Amino acid sequence: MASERYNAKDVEPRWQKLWAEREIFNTRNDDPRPKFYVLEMFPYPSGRIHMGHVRNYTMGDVLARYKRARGFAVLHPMGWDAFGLPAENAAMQNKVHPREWTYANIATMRDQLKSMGLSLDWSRELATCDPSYYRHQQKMFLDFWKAGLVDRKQSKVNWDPVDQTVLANEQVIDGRGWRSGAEVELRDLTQWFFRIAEQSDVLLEALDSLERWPEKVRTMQRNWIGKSEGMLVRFALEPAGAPAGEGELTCFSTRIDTLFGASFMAIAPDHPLAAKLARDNPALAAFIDECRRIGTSESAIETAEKQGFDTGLRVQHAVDPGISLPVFVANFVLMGYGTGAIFGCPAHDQRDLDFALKYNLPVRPVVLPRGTDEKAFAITDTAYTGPGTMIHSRFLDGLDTEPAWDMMARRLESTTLGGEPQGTRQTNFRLRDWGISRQRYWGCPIPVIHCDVCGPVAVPDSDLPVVLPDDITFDRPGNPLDHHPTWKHVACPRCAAPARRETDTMDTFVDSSWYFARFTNPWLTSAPTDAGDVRRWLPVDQYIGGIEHAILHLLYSRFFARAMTQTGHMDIAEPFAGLFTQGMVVHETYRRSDGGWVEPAQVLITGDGDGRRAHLRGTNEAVEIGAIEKMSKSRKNVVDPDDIIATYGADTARWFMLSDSPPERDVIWTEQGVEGAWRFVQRIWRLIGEISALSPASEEEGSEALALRKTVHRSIVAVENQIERLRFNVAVAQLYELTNAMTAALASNRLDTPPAGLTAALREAGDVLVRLVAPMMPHLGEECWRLLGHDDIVALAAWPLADPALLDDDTVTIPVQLNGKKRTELTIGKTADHKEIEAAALALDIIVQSLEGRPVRRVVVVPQRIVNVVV
Ligand code: ANZ
Ligand code: ZN
Repeated sequence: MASERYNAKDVEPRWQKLWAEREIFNTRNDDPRPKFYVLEMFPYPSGRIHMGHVRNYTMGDVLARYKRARGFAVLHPMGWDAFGLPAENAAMQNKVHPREWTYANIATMRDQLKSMGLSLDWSRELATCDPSYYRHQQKMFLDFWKAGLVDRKQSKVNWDPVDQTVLANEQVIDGRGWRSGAEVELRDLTQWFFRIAEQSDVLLEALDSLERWPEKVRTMQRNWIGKSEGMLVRFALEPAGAPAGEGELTCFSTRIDTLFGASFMAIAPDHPLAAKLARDNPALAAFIDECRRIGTSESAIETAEKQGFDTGLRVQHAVDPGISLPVFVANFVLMGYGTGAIFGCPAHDQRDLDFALKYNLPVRPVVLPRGTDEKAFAITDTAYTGPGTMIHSRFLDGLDTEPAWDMMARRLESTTLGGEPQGTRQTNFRLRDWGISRQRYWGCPIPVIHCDVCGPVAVPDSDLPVVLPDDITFDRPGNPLDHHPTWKHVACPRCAAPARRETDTMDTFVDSSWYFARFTNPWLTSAPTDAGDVRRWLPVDQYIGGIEHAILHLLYSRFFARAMTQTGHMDIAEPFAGLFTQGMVVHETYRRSDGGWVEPAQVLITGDGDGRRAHLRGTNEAVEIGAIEKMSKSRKNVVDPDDIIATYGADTARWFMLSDSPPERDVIWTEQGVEGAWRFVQRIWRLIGEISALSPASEEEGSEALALRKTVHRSIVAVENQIERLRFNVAVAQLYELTNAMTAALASNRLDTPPAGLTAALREAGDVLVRLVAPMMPHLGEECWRLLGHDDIVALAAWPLADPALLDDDTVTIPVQLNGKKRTELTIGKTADHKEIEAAALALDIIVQSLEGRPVRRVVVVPQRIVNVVV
């Protein structure tokens, strides 16, 4: 009998130790049961875990524990995305070696994760910065190279002239280096690329098959790949001023229907024609230099003010040689897309309009929005980009934009310039090849040796891995690998002449593009993966992570799966069958009168509603309560998982994370919320304690006992359905209802003449409740399981089976809304009338809590359908 309070602090480490000693979460590759692979995006070892990790890993853990109980062989591994810039920054700022910094952080964070009670297979732990991992990455790089999936070409980088280093886009702030503050220059560097662009169509098409991915993510990927169907249109250059050999200009356009609205041509600052013209035009050369300062990031280019330079050249309109258009060099035209040249149609493209207004170019509308009067239609400062009826466009006039497009296409295909068609259809993709070269130390070395005679040569298999040297310094600008005294000097593997190692390392996105495959057999030394093991475990059945990785990480992993399949390291195209992106953890912000942010831990909140006030703990200084925002160090609105676990226990933190909002939405972390979760832990403990003391007599099952049993068995089905759909908050709500029903039954059972058979029903309910709660609060689950007299481990116990005889349903489950927003569900008899439904809905815990005492204005009931409580 448990009379004392449940003490998570004592209980939790005890169970963690026992799980670890018995290795019960270690998964064997030869486990014959059906497989289920749950994976949460592995963390970067930045120092300490944050609440976002707690939320992410709790969700994955609930699913892993649940699937284990359902009889699956569950693979649930953890590792570290351990290469990257912060380790080098720490090295420069704190004089600590990146390796030491990284492994110290891993040690801290591993302990923190263990204190959360996650059911992870730690025997498969890996760190991407470990040679035992990256040697295989080097091998795959070479295999990809052999298979034609790797390219070496020039590309632009952000160059910091003071620090003498290449900067990542995020290190360029307002056109300046983040450390030196120097103006960043664009430089051409020869770099290594994975040839992902040629897979654009494949990667796009396959998105349709990913039915268990959020539509939002698929849309983001579609947009990133950016398929556009357009035309290459050739314009004749007028001879005046044109450099020798330059007779035409080709542009890529998706809107050839607007060709009669063209009022200028623009080419990229890096366009070969611009370069030729700049040779004897110093003003143009200066302008081109100016453009380079914006850096390489597309967003920087997009937001920069539109700038142009009139070259003095002119072209003839592609359809009517009588129309002559000026040619500008413009900063918003990118060399890497299409042909690096456009025709500008200001009326129907915003960038073109901004540009035209600045340089006084004509704005000629050629598309009239449907239902608009032509006389009343004018473009001022907003371009019209929608469809409509063609005007001022000669043979297109009166047509809709779509048929006009086709007619213009056929026209351009059938007219010629210099004997060739004036226009050809072309599909373009926005997706570029993936440049993986980074001029940094803390990354996976690219296993290549440069020889003056042989060119770039692969490091022979027997010399892998190319290991990072330990003795490096950060006291000089530039890449430490580059100025290491000996590391790069080696003999050419082919001709033995003195040669140089590649000193660039790989983009860290490479590391995270295949770790999920390595987890299937991280012990293998002879190869990156074992064919049988990847076939056994992949695809990942449920991948869970933040929306911030919706594009690049997932796209690169999808590319890698294909490239690994092509080179014999995998045999699956889509690595993640199911994807879930969880919301953020947000918290109120607090500020002192001087504007300084204050941590929640230092704030004391009193009162509620309008009377809610915040003060600094210890003093009486009033603190302003600010907006609820994503937890961030800069706002100081962070709560440390360690503090929460020390105060309330991991189970409480896990429960609160799951309970409060739908998992894809943001969850607001509040003190009251955590306290509520903590009280629920205590309540379950007392409830199970009382039940464990009951000794059931063998007697008939009365109606009340039967009713309880029905509730229990329906809860089993409800909770399992909700967990399968990752709707943890709804599962939690079900468990609250079940607990209420059990508490009420216990009260009846205390009567002088308790209902027949209720004791037995309560014992059964206890056994079920504990198993339903255990995936979410695993320590409490184990402790209660023991209390009920079981001597096995609940983490290994089978999921309870619902008895179909108790389910056949005279009940329905309907959504319950509060002010039109769904809050929970209500299970009630099919014949219940309005009044009964209303009363039952208003008695639901979640509704009572959410009402916070506010009066109910109205309850809308549609029997068997929905309840909406309006306040
Ligand atoms: C004329 C035009 C008229 C255009 C109009 C748009 C609207 P997506 O859909 O992204 O493929 N464009 C082409 N190459 C470019 C480059 N290198 N840098 C900047 N812009 C470029 O966009 C294709 C459109 O983007 C093309 O269609 C071209 O402008 C522009 F009312 O041609 B359009
Ligand atoms: Zn050689």
